Amino acid sequence: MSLTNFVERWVDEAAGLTEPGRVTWCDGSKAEYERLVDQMLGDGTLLPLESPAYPNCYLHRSHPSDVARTEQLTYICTRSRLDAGPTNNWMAPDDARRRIGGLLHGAMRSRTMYVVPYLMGPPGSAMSRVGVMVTDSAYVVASMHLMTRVGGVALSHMRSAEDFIGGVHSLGDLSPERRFIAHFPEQRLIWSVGSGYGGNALLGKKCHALRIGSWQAREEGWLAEHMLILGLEDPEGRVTYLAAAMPSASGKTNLSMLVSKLPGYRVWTVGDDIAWIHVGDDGQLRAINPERGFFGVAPQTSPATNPNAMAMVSANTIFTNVAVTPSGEPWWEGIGTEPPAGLTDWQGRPWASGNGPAAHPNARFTVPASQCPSIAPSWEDPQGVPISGFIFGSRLARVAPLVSEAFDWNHGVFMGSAMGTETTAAITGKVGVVRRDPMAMLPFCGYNMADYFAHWLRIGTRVPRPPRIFRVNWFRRDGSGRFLWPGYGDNARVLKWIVDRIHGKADAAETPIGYVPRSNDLELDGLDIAPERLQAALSVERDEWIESLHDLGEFYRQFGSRLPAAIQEGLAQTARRLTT
Ligand code: OXD
Ligand code: MN
Repeated sequence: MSLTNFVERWVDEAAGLTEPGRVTWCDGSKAEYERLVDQMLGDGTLLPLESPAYPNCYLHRSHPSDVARTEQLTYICTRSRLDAGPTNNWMAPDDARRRIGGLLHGAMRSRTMYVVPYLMGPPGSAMSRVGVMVTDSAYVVASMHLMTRVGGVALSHMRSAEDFIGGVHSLGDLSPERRFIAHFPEQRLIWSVGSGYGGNALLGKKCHALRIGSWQAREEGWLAEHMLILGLEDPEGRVTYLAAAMPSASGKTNLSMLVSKLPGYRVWTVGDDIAWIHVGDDGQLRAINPERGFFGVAPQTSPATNPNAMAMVSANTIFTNVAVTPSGEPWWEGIGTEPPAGLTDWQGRPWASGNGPAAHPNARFTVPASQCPSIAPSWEDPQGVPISGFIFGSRLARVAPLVSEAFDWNHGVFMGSAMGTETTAAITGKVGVVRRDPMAMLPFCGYNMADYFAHWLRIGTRVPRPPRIFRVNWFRRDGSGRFLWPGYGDNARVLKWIVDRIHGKADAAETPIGYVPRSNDLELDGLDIAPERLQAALSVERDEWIESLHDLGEFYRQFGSRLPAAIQEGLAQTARRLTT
């Protein structure tokens, strides 16, 4: 059977389940995108942004109960519960087929089923992978156009007849009671029903590139990570590439597009959310960005915090759940201007101060990556970019210093596995609660996290000179709740220290938790910060660390004997170093 016949048979099965009124195969063309937009403008799914400053930009208002990822409704459906592990919701595949299949059965009656073949990764790359999703949402199709490479290009990258991840998505009735995002890694299948929200519905992103991707990566010997990829160019013109994991809505997009406050340094953007990383033939880790666009958080994005993002979203962008000014421009909290009179909020109501935020805190922009002024010339290199350092970034008011470096690969994997972070509006639930989020993958690892740590440890043995591993925390606060470190463009100072460490050019103090720069190890020229505040940002407080290790021990206990010895040993060694 030909490759396409196999895909066609799979699509027929999906249609047999969902019973659509009609089926449309998508080709990814500009004309197709324009047709979808016209159709959505006609039925109100999209609203035009009338301002001439925002050509081809549109607003989508989602259902008010469908505005963020719903981790509590997200399942890994493996035969063995242990393979999903204690940090994932698990459902037996047969139960999932019954319960969720029941919701998908007939869900597309009198609707159009769009068939979207998509490629994750640059064309021509051996690291790219194929997905085929069906959906009854035109907004999802248009967003897939912006976020992935849709059409024949996808099918031509299949390595064999079964070499694709299948995804069935239906809006269902949008009720949270009938919403499920289910992953069947053993069948390379995703089922999503009841949500149109990006992280739940654009199946190429979290579902394929991370949850199923991480499973596939372990089988095939590579890494699928919740990481941005950037290149830091130094004054000599050398570009050093780093991949950084940070929890959702914690500044990955800003960091990946950073405009440096350090003269002579420049950041190039390769990706802002996901990295697929392979061991190259030369024993060097090489990374691609599997996505083709950015699905970024709008609030707090401004000409001061991310000028590149502001420039890139001024054309060909779909905004979701932002507010709109009377002159037809998008507006959100932290955009850098006062809310104008006559503002319409994210639900289409006239906004007045005291009414809560005008834009939803998880309002988003969806935009082609090529529009980013800092996009790296290498961003679609089929060979990927060489990774010299990993960064794990948490969002913590206390404990973790501005930056630290692991003693070696295994210590770095321990450091990533130990990450705790405050929750944000990117997921439904309470904001600001500290939870363990190893390597920022808690919601995205498609298998047992203990096996994931083991996989990371194994990758280190396959690379003769593994990248250095760092941890950063821009979010440490003083006693009155103010951030200690200015962040944004000044984070280039931290990147410079990291890159200088990699190239053997910067000093540090050895502490129980790793190497930490002293104040004068950082480039401080032009930085306006009181010495004691910088000292506080860099300090390692033994008591706070010892307390945090208790909680970490609890977290690890749930993995039982599956937890790799090197991780347990990392904990024991850190405790020893802190107490001697
Ligand atoms: C995202 C997320 O949308 O992490 O990238 O939630
Ligand atoms: Mn993300």
